[in-house]
Amino acid sequence: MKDNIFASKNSNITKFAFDEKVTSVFSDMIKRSVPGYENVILMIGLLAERFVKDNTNCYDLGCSLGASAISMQKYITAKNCHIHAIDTSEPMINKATELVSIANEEYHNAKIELHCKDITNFRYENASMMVLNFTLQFLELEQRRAMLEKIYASLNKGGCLVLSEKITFNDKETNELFIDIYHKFKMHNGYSEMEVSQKRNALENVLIPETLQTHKERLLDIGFEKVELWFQCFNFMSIVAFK
Ligand code: GEK
Repeated sequence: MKDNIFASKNSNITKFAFDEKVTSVFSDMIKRSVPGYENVILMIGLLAERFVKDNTNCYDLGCSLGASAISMQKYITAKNCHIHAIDTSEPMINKATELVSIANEEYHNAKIELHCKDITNFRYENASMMVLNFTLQFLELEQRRAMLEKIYASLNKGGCLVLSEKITFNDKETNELFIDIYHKFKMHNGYSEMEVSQKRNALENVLIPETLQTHKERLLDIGFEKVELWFQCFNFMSIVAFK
């Protein structure tokens, strides 16, 4: 279904939420709103093929419809693995259930289990790969370090975290330029100027981006051995961090 949630003029824009309405158009919304999204999903699969080990868990944190979990599942060659896909949004988990049951029929090295839970108080263990694909940006700033510490503690040595985020820049000019190009990208994908502006207002104080430097320094400070930027398109990026 096509995303036209912000297509008509609304003088009372409410806070963006992952509700029924957003869930119904989510696939279209994320592909038209996140540069390189499908590429990132594919690469998560290829990283899973390389780094997921036999008899371990993988976690897709803030899984929405389970795209990252399904990509990991498709490429995992390790045996006896378990993928936990977690999201607080009930509509997302309900819709993901249909997609995941089809994937679970098709791929056999790892089963996906969905959880309608908050990622900040989930119990993680014996993890070889964890994914935060555009999810950390929705946590309160004060919760982020503790979340990443929890991830670090749950990863086995040699395991990795994929962290994809919208980012901001300290340099005002660069920041404005990249936001402007990003808005042009959305308009190229069929969103009107009004849709772009209304969505931006709805996301204000809901999606809080940080700088690439903040992300890298925090991960290194927590103890990750190597933190590499592997994807960037203007104000969107993805990092892989190894324990
Ligand atoms: C993808 N990773 O397609 N606990 C659990 N889930 C949460 C929490 C939380 N505390 N906070 C937000 N979410 C997906 C895309 S979307 C990104 C992720 C976007 C969930 C929220 O309900 C939503 O489904 C997801 O994080 C963020 O690869 O829409 O830009």
